[in-house]
This record gives sequence, structure tokens and C-alpha cells, in this order.
Amino acid sequence: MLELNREEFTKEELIKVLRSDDPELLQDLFSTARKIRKEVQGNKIFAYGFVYFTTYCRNNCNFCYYRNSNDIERYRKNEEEVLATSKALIDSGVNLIDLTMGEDPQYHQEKFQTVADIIKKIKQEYDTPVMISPGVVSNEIIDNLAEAGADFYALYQETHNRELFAKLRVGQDYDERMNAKLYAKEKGMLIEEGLLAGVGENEEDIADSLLTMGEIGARQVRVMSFIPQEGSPMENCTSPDRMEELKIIALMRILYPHALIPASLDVDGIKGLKDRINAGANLITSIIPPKSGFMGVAHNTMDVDEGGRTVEEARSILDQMGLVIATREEYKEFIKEVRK
Ligand code: SAM
Ligand code: MD0
Ligand code: SF4
Repeated sequence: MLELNREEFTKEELIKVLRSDDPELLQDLFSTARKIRKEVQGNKIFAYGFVYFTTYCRNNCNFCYYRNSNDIERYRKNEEEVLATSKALIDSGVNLIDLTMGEDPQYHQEKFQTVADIIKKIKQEYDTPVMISPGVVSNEIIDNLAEAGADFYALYQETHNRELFAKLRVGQDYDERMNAKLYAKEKGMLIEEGLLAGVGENEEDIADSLLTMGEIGARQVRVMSFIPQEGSPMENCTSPDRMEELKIIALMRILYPHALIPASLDVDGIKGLKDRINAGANLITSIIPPKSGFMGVAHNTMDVDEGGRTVEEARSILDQMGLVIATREEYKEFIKEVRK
């Protein structure tokens, strides 16, 4: 039996847990993860609003619906629309706004000035933390985004196996992506690292990713199960069994007790919330206002217009679990501690 209640795991031990289907070990894994979360933040869970404001993208990631070659309807929202949706999300009780985009050539051309202006307004007028998920951008743009006040830079490697990376993020450079993240950290932003489950990785790859997340100093770490996308090269690949994602969430919690770890509503909608929180996640992401015309990523419309991806809906589920959504002030306090 592995001893789970500790922060240090060797790579071999991680692999052993990832390979195990021993019910006793798994029960122990999830209850240890929950216990650690409770020790760190009691019954509080954080919540992020998701604002995917341009779905144009120059890249061709094989797993993604929004890849450039996919013949789909796209949108690019203006500053006013982004601010209105952000404000609605803040009023509904989210702790942070995640400004996400495809790698839209138009924003690159104007050096992200519009994005920097939006960040400043959300920070100054709405007094709310901001995460920026722009894909790979130049150091100069990172400087501008940091200066505008962005708190978090999210950029997921998806895997730390370079060969697999090349198959997933076709034509993109592994080091360029990693270095953008590290540069953002150097400039004072907190960084989020992430991986995809079910894209051809093995247990050793996952263990490498879990350890790398800590080595690069990521303060938010995520895993999302791959969802096949219509019209993409991986359209006919199967979505993995969710146990893989849940085990990874629990291992991240045990390895990194203070990390922000999302339960993303993007993978299985609101019905997937409980299992992910029970695996040790401490943050709900991909909250999107209904009927706003903004989309998700992996499941781009699931539960959105039905009002399933709202703070209110999440709150009622957490309530049954004896948990509550933290206030913005509590979240700010948390990241202040994390920064120390
Ligand atoms: N375009 C930016 C980028 O790629 O970094 C930011 C947004 S991108 C849409 C955010 C993340 O969504 C990806 O890094 C990937 O982890 C996740 N994602 C995209 N397609 C997915 C899919 N089919 N299933 C699960 N997750 C997916
Ligand atoms: C989420 N759909 O949190 C969002 C997205 C980008 N920073 C996050 C993948 O699940
Ligand atoms: Fe573009 Fe991001 Fe999708 Fe890749 S994952 S195609 S960079 S939107």
C-alpha cells in the first residue's frame, strides 16, 4: 500500500497510483486530496468567469474545434461586449475574469492594446483579478499585459512529452510556449500550467507533467479530458475514462496543497462538478453567462444557454456538499498569500 498523505512523491510512486485500479487505494487517494484541500481553505471554493472573446486562431492544434483549418462560424467581440459580460459575471459572484482567445492575428497586429485596455478597466473599475489566456505572445506583449495588471497568465503545454506535443500542437515550438510562460512568471504574473488527458499520453508522461508543474512554479495547475471536436483531425478519437482526470486532480492536490486546481465545467458541464471537487479541485472554471453569445472550448455550448454554467447553479451543488463559493476578497487574500 502506498503512503499517500505526504507531499513528496517519486516518479515511480506517481506511476503506480496512475496505473492502479485498486478501489481501496483510490478511495484513500481522493479522501487524502479532500483532507488537504480542507486544511488549506476550509469549506471555500473559488470560481472564475470565462470570457472567450475571439474564436479566430492562426494555429492548427489537432484536438481543437477552433483550429484555423476548421470551417466554423467565428466571432470577435468588441471591448464593450467583453466588459459587459465581465461585469455580469462579477456581479454574479465570480472571483476572477479569465480573458481567453484564439491566437487571433488581428490582436497580434495591434500588439494587444485593446486587451491591455480591457484588463485595466476590469482591474481598476471592477476591482477584480484577471487571468489572460492569449496563447503564445511576444515578450513585449507579455510586458504590456503585466503592466496592465494581469494577475495570471494561462498557457497549457498539454503534455511534457515533446514528441506528443508536436503531434498535438502541430507546427508550434515546445520551447517557445514554455518560455513565454516562464517569462510571464519572471514579470510577476502567476502562471497556470495544464495537461490534456486521453491524447496518447502514458502514465510516465503524466508523472513527468505532474513533476514539471511544480518545477516551473505554476500556481494554478489543470487537467482536462479530451473531447473530440467535429471537423478536427481527432474527431474520431475517443474521450478518455474520467477516472484518469480525477486521479490527476487528486495527485496535483497532494503534490501541491496550495495550488489552484480547476474543476472545469467545460469538460462534462455542471454534472461533472461534484466528482472533480471530490477529487480535490478547489476552483470552478468556465462559468459563462447564459444567452451572452460567448462560447466554451471543449464543450463550446454545453449547459451555457440553459443557465447550467452559472455561479448560482454551482452554489446549489456545493451547498449539498457542505461547501461555499468564496468572496472576491477571500480570493484576493488567497493569491496575496500565494505570491509571498
Ligand atoms: N488559444 C489559447 C491557447 O491555446 O493557449 C487559449 C485558449 S485554448 C482554447 C485553451 C485550452 O483548451 C487548450 O490549451 C486545451 O488545453 C483546451 N482544449 C482545447 N480543445 C480541447 C478539447 N477538444 N478537449 C479538451 N480540452 C481542450
Ligand atoms: C476552462 N474553458 O477553464 C476554460 C479554458 C482557459 N484559460 C480556460 C480551457 O475550462
Ligand atoms: Fe488555437 Fe488555442 Fe485552439 Fe490551439 S487550442 S487551435 S491555439 S484556440
